[in-house]
Amino acid sequence: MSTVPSYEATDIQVLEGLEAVRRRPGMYVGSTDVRGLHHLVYEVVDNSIDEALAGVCDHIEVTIHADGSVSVRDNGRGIPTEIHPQTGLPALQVVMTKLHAGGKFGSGGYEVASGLHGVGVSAVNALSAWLEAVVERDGKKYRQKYERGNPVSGVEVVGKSNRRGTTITFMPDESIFKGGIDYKFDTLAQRFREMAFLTRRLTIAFRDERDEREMTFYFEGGIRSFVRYLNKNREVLHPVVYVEKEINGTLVEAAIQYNDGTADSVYAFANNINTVDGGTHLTGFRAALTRTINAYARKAGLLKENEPNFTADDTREGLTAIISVKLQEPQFESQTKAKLGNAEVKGQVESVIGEAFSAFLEENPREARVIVEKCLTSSRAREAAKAARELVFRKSALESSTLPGKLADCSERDAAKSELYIVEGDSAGGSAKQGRDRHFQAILPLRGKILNTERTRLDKILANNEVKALIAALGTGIGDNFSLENLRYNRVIVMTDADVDGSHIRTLLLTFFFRYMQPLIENGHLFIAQPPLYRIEHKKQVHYAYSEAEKDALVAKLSKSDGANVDIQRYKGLGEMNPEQLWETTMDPARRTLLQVTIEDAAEADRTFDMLMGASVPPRRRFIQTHAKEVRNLDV
Ligand code: 0RA
Repeated sequence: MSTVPSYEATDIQVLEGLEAVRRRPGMYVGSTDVRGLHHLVYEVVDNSIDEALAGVCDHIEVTIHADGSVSVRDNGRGIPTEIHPQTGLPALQVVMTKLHAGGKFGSGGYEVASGLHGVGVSAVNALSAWLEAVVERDGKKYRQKYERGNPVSGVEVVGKSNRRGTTITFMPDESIFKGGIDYKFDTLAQRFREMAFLTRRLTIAFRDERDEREMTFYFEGGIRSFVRYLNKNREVLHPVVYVEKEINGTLVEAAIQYNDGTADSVYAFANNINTVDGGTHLTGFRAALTRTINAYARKAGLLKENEPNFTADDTREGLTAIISVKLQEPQFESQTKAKLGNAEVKGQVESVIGEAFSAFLEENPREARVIVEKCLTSSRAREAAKAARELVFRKSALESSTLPGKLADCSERDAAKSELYIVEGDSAGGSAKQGRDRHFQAILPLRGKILNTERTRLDKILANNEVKALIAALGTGIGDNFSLENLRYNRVIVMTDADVDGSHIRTLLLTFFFRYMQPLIENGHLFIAQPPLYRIEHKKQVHYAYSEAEKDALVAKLSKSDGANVDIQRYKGLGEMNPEQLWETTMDPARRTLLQVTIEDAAEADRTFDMLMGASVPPRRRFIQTHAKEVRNLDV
């Protein structure tokens, strides 16, 4: 086998360059933990993606080998192997050993620096115990090997080949990645899926030889497919709106689709980097959408003259979109370098998306109307919530002494000694009123049915009479006007049935407290009552069990003691208990158990809330079914 110009002179500068990477790896790949380790793979794959963006590559294969090394193989042009005039070295060697050399000499099109730091494969080489680059082009197969970034062979011709492309195989250096070399299949797969969505018709075949798992990503529709994927469990309001256009050197691409939910799932990318902190492209997109929807709604008479324009927030609910821009010199800002800063991009994106979305609305009046109506709903909900809040604030200011009629207050005036039971349902409320110690225990019955409707939004809940009564009873006001000094009860106790509806209402109340009365939770005032699940009677003696296990143990013990009958009654709701039973099992401070609600519990409820109330029906059913057995726990 022949050898093409072998490396001879060791270029001092080149070596110094890569030494810098080994000395401060964090500067080049972010960190030396698992994130940095995965970044090595992304860096190599990004180079292959650049070939795909240049239109000369449509297939990338990534393989994790059993020994932990990784191969990235593409069918691009292949890294050039001829002598690079400035250095007198084979171009392959320059690309692999010179920092920033990248793949960017003399290329046009959208071969943009997409790696996070744009340092190219040489940084990966520097941080690898060994690396092997194989290039296939001009009918030949070339190979060069490196150790810790240094060439340990020349660029050798090792065979013939009738294909084109580059294969980089590397073993991360364990003396740098001290946490060990353990690639996570799911982390990599997630990233490759995203890359494939962003590069239409590119195949990324991913194989893990450690356990023979494999996944191949290919999306005919690119970011259109991405949006369909994000909306796959939702009812959509129209087909995906798609635009791709170059404007002043920036390639702008967007896919947009509303669904019937309330969540906002908009992801923005710049040069294939997920800009989680947004930036000028996202700002331009939001401006375009709001402007075009307002203009259309006015023109079509869907927004009346006396009605205000939609705000950007009004146009966000149920919106799923991908914005992807590609530009020659991206400027990234923010701590995480995940915010696009190029000022000119805002106007470019706004113009491209504005034009396309406006055309879509004009050409599809039926769908346009549905979108506008959705914005109207959002806008009215926001207005109603605001009005309700203001009303509540005004009320609590003006009529702070006016307590709700349904509140059975206690006689104690000292808040430190008082407690409030919030009770689900009128019948349980009746029992609680009779069973309580009226000296220090107040009862506020809430009619569960009203709250327990699907798709109830918190906005509506604030306007709800039951919740207004609750706010008035507590005396604190809500949100920014919340004042703990005015709290009328030291303990606020939520008492609901130990069934699915009870857990639903508990979630709602916890979410309400979490969003509007957080200090109440933080200062330890919020509790959950623990009613028993079973009443067990044995020889005229009554016992209560608060869990299945407790019941089983009790029944076993009582049955063994003698042959007398053991009568087991399962409580389906609080309403089944008479006032005395409710007092002795759940309300008597000497015998009851209360669970104190922590801010973590409430935050968890808050996350659950949207799923329970907002999402489409099937996930909600699934959720309630899977959790139905655990309703006695706080993980509602
Ligand atoms: C330098 C120049 C050219 C391509 C590349 C590097 C290149 C780098 C990598 C890294 C992984 N796969 C790659 N594929 C290509 C342009 C080559 C030409 O114009 O022929």
